[in-house]
Amino acid sequence: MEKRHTVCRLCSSVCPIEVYLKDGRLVSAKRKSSLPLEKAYYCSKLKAASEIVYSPQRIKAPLVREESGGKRDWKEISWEEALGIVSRKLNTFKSEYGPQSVCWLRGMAADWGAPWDYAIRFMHAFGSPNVIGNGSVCHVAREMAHFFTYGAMTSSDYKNSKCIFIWGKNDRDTNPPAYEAILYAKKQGAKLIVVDPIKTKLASLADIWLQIRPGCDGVLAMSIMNTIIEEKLYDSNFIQQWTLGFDILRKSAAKYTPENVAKRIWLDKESIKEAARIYAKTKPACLIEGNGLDMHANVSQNTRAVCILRALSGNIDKQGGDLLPQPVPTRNIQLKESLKAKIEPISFRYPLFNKFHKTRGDHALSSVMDAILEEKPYPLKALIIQASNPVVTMANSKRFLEAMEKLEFIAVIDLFMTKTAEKADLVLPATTCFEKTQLNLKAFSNPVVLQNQVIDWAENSWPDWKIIFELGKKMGYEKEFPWETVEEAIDYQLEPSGITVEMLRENPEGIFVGEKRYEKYRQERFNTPSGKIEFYSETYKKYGYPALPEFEEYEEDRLSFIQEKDNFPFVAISGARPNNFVHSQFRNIPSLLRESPEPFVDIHPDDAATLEIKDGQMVGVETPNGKISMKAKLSDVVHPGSVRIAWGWGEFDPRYNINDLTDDHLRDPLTGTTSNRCFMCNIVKLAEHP
Ligand SMILES: Nc1nc2c(c(=O)[nH]1)N[C@H]1C(S)=C(S)[C@@H](COP(=O)(O)OP(=O)(O)OC[C@H]3O[C@@H](n4cnc5c(=O)[nH]c(N)nc54)[C@H](O)[C@@H]3O)O[C@H]1N2
Ligand SMILES: Nc1nc2c(c(=O)[nH]1)N[C@H]1C(S)=C(S)[C@@H](COP(=O)(O)OP(=O)(O)OC[C@H]3O[C@@H](n4cnc5c(=O)[nH]c(N)nc54)[C@H](O)[C@@H]3O)O[C@H]1N2
Ligand code: SF4
Ligand SMILES: [Mo]
Repeated sequence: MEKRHTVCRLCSSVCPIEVYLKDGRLVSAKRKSSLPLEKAYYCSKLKAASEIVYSPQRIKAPLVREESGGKRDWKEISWEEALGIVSRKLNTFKSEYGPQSVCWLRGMAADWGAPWDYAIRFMHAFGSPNVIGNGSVCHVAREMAHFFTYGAMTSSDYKNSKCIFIWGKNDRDTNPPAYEAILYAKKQGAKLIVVDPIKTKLASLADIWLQIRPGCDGVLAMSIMNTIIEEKLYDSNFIQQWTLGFDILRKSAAKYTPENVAKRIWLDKESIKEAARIYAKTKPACLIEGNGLDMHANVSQNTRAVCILRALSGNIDKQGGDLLPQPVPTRNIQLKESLKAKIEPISFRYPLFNKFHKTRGDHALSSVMDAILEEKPYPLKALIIQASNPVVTMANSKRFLEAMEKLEFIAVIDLFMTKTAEKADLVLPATTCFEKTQLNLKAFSNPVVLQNQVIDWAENSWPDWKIIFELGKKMGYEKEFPWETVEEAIDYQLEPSGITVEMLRENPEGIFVGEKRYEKYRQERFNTPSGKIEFYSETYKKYGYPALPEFEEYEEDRLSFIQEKDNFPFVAISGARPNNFVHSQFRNIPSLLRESPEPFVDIHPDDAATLEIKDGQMVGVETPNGKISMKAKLSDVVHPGSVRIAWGWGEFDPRYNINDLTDDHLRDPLTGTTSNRCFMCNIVKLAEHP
């Protein structure tokens, strides 16, 4: 069998893999692991790679919606015709309503980053500022807090660490390479602290597990800082030389004694203090926070507090600590400068979020619904949805469906006929990750690794890059899209780094540009306005936000539907991401569905006893926005008073769509982040699935 090297992009872990081929067909694939083969993490999605690639449900050709005799149906058309339709529609909207009436909505799931640049370049050539990603509910909102604290998002050097602090992250299921590194460090004697409202496998391995009340992470971070400052466990030289606002932080943290806050956030004061002492005294230590902190209406405050704690510990950019990236010089190909008039983007309510990063783009996801339904700052007429399934994944999905009804044209670029694609006028078939060569977000920081095409495009599908390049050419943007192949485009983008696709293919493990360096801030200072770590941020203040996180109000007040807690008494947590699924994806892949054939609501046995609910019984989950139903699973992984609802099942069966329950009105004021992660709900017994 022939063997090829690439990276897997079925999820965001971007694992280096070996792919085995026979007669040009993908037979199997294997993760390259840092652990011995028998200990290496097994990924069911990768095991199912050939099932995914050769799924009979893949869309085989471009499809256009036809209406005849009151019936709606799909008709297969050629790429030439399909691109002609998009081109004509877009030009009509442009001349009638202006280019800003067209919006491109990008999912996080498929490409994990760099190819955003192609969609952004296309839309800027067209004249619209509206390319919206879903980073307000994913990592981009968190990333902004890192930026305004020490200038870039850190990553954890688990392998060399003596203390690993994991906050709202579940690497065992969501990031196997990181999980393997944690296990390795633990074997070398590293301490493990976990903050998670759920008893995950990682939590059960931890030296200290803090089962926090959901959404109260900022208060906990302030309280850990309170102990560190009170007990003088910080490095005063470092604080003096490299930070701004320590005295204000000291005053602010004084309010959050473990004695004061522990009960309010479902913890005990001694564990908070112990976590603080272990974290501050063990060097080097690293702290990583995950999506458990995202999707809260107070994501900016919470993550800022956690970033400040990380900075206070003095581990920034030290070996075994929290590393600052070493960016690779690349060409910015987004063409933002070519936007003619100064047109506000539809995400105009979140200006700081839109511009904190040069190339990340706009991510205030719910702005799409706002613009369509409220017509502010102007009406949207058309949506191109690439690699996303917002009917299932966007908060308040009913409102999104309502918005879709109002649009004049929708094109979806996907592999499958999803619940979102079903509502489109035109569906363009994309290829899987194994059928295309591309860079990814991680490629802009060392080391640069290439994702290689290892098999041919299935049927009449095209890789995303080709769809965008050809659409560009069709619309007359030959100058902006002069490339025949993606290799040419990547070489153009990477030129300042001195790296080429050819070199990357010769080095499948990646190429590191320059020397690996630690404590880079000593030469370059921090990339913040003051050049120091900013405990106190003038920028936040300028944008009407506390310069240092404050949690005057009770955190539980930032939960959706809290005003109605008498009728909706349980805190709902949006569910786990098991290894076999990615968000709404892969329930159509038989071997992956077999691993978990149906969704559950986890209910603590004490609550179940009060409600007289039995294990396996059908229950309804209700919020003021809607109602769904699933079987109950009695489990002590959840804290009494909270329930965990399985995530991503709305594609399998709309009756399971958790985003029919969520709300998009309560938002983080800086990032527009909605509280998909947790909200108040009620549980009722049902005789059967309605
Ligand atoms: N309540 C609640 N809401 C959430 C979340 C939650 O946990 N709870 N999670 C949030 C988070 S973190 C995220 S990132 C979002 C995810 O939201 P989405 O990005 O909408 O997630 P997916 O369901 O993975 O949808 C990805 C789509 O892309 C298609 N696809 C896969 N590969 C490719 C490709 O190469 N090209 C193209 N064109 N299409 C491809 C898949 O078939 C699928 O339909 O959801 C967010 N919403
Ligand atoms: N198999 C698989 N892998 C994936 C994905 C997938 O869908 N499936 N999605 C990818 C994407 S887009 C993302 S964003 C990443 C996310 O990956 P992670 O960052 O690991 O995110 P989650 O697994 O959603 O949640 C992490 C933990 O946060 C906890 N949590 C929930 N609420 C809170 C809270 O209020 N506070 C704290 N401290 N913790 C809380 C949850 O119980 C969970 O254990 O995973 C990526 N990898
Ligand atoms: S965890 Fe599995 S699906 Fe995700 S990138 Fe790695 S091998 Fe692929
Ligand atoms: Mo995400």
